[in-house]
Amino acid sequence: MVTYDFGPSGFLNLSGADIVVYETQWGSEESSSANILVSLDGISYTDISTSRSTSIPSIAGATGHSLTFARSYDLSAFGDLARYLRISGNVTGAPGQSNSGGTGFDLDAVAVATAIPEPSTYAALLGAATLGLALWRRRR
Ligand SMILES: [Ca+2]
Repeated sequence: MVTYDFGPSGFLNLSGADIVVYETQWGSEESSSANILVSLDGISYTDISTSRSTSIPSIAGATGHSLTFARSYDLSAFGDLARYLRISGNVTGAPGQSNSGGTGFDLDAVAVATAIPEPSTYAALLGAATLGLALWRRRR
């Protein structure tokens, strides 16, 4: 089991799928062996596994992962905002054999479509823009 904390700003429910869970490209696709849960407070979790879909939204920075082994999930099964994403797998193979005959879900990566930058990120972006403007001015 693994839990991701996306910070106080969390991630949002927009139109269509909002979360992509990538499985390691090995053996069969076994997303049905993983439960996807979300939470706002980190205490009470809601299972949104039934929103599983093979239509994968395009998410910047998520390239290089197999879409064949990816499944998307819709946050609308929970609400408009979540902070925590938990993946609870069900492995039936022997320990250490996930790459050589064990069965079950092998997590590769997760992505959310609508993570909101922290205020410090905005400050960094503004700083970069200001620096760019200063360089542009100096060149003229
Ligand atoms: Ca949605």
